[in-house]
Amino acid sequence: MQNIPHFTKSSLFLLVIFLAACKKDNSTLKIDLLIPKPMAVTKGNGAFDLLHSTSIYTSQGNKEVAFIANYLADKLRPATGYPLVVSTNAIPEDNFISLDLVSDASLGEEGYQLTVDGASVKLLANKPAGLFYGIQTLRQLLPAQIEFASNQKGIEWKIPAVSIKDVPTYSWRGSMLDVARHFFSVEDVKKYIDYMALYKMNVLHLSLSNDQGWRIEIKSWPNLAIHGGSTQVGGGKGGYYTQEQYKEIVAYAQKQYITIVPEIDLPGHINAALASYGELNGGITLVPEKGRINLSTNTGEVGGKNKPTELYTGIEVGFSTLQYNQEATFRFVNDVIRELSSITPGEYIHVGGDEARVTKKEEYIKFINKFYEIVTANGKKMIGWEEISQADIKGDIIAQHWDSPSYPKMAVEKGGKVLMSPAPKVYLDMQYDSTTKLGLHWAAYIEVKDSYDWEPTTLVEGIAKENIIGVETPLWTETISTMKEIEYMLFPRFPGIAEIAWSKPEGRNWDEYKVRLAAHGKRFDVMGINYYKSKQVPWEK
Ligand code: TNX
Repeated sequence: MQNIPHFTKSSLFLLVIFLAACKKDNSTLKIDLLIPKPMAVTKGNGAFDLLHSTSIYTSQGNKEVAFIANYLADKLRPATGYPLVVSTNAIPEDNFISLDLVSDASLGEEGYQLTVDGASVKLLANKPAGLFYGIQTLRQLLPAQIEFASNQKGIEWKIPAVSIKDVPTYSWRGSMLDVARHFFSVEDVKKYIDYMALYKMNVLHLSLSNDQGWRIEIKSWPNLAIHGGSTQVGGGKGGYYTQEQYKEIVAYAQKQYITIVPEIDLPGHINAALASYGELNGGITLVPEKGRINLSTNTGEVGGKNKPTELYTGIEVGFSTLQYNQEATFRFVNDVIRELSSITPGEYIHVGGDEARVTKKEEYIKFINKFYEIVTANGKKMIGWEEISQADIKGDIIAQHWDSPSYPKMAVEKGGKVLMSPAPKVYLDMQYDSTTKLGLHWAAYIEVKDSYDWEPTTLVEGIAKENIIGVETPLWTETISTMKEIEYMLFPRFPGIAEIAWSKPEGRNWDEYKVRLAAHGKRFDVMGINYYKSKQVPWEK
């Protein structure tokens, strides 16, 4: 090196430092950027190279595990262009990914153990769901370009060496999509499911009926979907899912370990049904025409009994109701819950129960108690919005907290469980700030930090970990009508809420999280997600 001029030597030195830093970026940093944050992480040395020759092994002879292995291959093939053969033959010594079930109670129903070294990636779980979540972690350990749908040249597909043991905190990590205020196609719902799966969410609550629309075919009451589904907020053409399409959504979700919880909102939010069948109209519902209706003058008979109401395309709430003693009421409720239960493999049916402002007080409790009987008779468990806590809550009932701290307390005192959906934190139809064009702000403006900086077990006094079944983030769609708009309201708040549901609260800290979230911006870009570029997040250039 004697003859090399000094400036060249120092540039060479800098280059070596620079390359070393780049290498570090590729192989170690990704571990620190995972969302949701895993339970326990031990970093190793070096990295696994995903190559043209890499293969994926499952030794189980278990169809479900083989299906998951193929799902992994399908995720990795487009961007890498590699064949990634899935097989059950003997494992080679070098360069493979294996997926196996082990009997390890400490991993529970959904946990996984992921071990990466220079030679292999080994994924173990107690149950198939755990393997599926391990794969979501694996995706995030690869460069963001892995999410491209087309072949990317010149990228080193390295997975940093690491050992991760990961188990979720809550068993219900949900999101609700309101397909009633605006209707969304089966394809849109599938995309929503894909977004949930990325962040290890496992319950999609579909809000299938409301004043503005009825979105599920009920064979014994066909006009619900045909007429009740024929419009939406703003007067557009609406739509509904046939039972076959609903089953298609259920099956698509199931393959990503997501359970569909269907909601039929009762006894309020029911105008679309009253407009479809006059026999359901007990004469209390007054469809608002222009502007707000005065609910205090709308609690008596307003006429129209036994006649269909007008379809409604505004965004008022709380003006419609079923009536307990109307002859058709329970024929309708029984038929709807029976048909819905028969096409829903999940355990739960959501009966709404919110904002029944014109339902007679003495009838409301009778209604909820009766819904419980009907849901139970159909072999399902009941969940409802927090107001149902006023009824006779049994141990297997879930009250979904959204607004008042007194209702979840009431539910717990009566032995029920609580699902946490506090509107000022996780209502994703709330605007980010006063400049957001979409959305509402009745509960709060919810910036990214606000949606992350809270903890379910300290939110409502008297509600502790053992009372909480999980966390669910609703997206109401009065102002949202396209997939791009859905994405804008979801991202980037969605991953943080998923983390609250999955990860341990110890050490949770916005300043640390915002760096991880910033790195995910690149993934959103690659996936073509239309997200809000919040100034609170130090997005990577
Ligand atoms: C309240 S949350 C509602 C919905 C609205 C939402 C709008 C709840 C149980 N009811 O009907 O769509 O606010 O943010």
